[in-house]
Amino acid sequence: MRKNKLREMISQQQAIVCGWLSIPSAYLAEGAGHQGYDCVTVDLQHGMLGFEAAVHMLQAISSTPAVPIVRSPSNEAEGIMHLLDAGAYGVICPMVSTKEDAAALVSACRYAPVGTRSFGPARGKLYGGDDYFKHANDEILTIPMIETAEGLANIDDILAVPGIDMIYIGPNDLALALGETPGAENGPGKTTAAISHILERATAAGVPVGIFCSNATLAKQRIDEGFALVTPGNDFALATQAMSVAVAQSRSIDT
Ligand code: 3PY
Ligand code: MG
Repeated sequence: MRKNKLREMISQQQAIVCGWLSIPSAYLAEGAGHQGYDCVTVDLQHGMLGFEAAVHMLQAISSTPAVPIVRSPSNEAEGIMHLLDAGAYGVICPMVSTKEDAAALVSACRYAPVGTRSFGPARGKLYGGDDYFKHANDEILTIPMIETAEGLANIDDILAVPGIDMIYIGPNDLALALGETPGAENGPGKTTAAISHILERATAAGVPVGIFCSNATLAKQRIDEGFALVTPGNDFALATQAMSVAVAQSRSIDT
């Protein structure tokens, strides 16, 4: 089976830079995969796309050096298994709040005897190779998101669930859960303290941590703080920011 490059990067403590796609375009997914990202995530939770678009985008990413991963819409087993069958090499799952949630996620991502993933690897096998079934449990990354007050309170229990390869912080939902506003990810308040706490607990447990960042400057800061994976903004934000700069420069407005 094709190796999951992200596993090697984690073991060598190399920071992973992750692209994030919300626009249903295989063309853009292919372009993103050629920009130097280590992995590119197709976002089925908040992206403007569904399963069929995600399949085409995973195909496009597969033609590039980037590892294709997904954010699932939810922690629903059938949907997660379907995305793995479509060739995702990792699943970032939103709103994981308890050890039971985390165990259910691991189970959906692993074949028996470890888990309950149903057999039918489809595109996973085309991308991974004929021996996909034999090695899938060892290559696919299972990544619960910590972004609720309950998830924060239960962080040690979640980290102790066997099969968790990484956790991923959603700073905007975390801010909301803590009574702050989205965007408080690097401010003086509770969200920043919670992010530091999660990083500290996960590091103590030997679990790498990823985080969504609103921009590349913050992503660089997060790498320096010890995060294993950073997402420096999504496709829509990056594209529209570049457009507004182009318009402003065309009109010679200072940006
Ligand atoms: C959050 O910040 O809540 C996220 O889920 C980032 O995508
Ligand atoms: Mg979120």
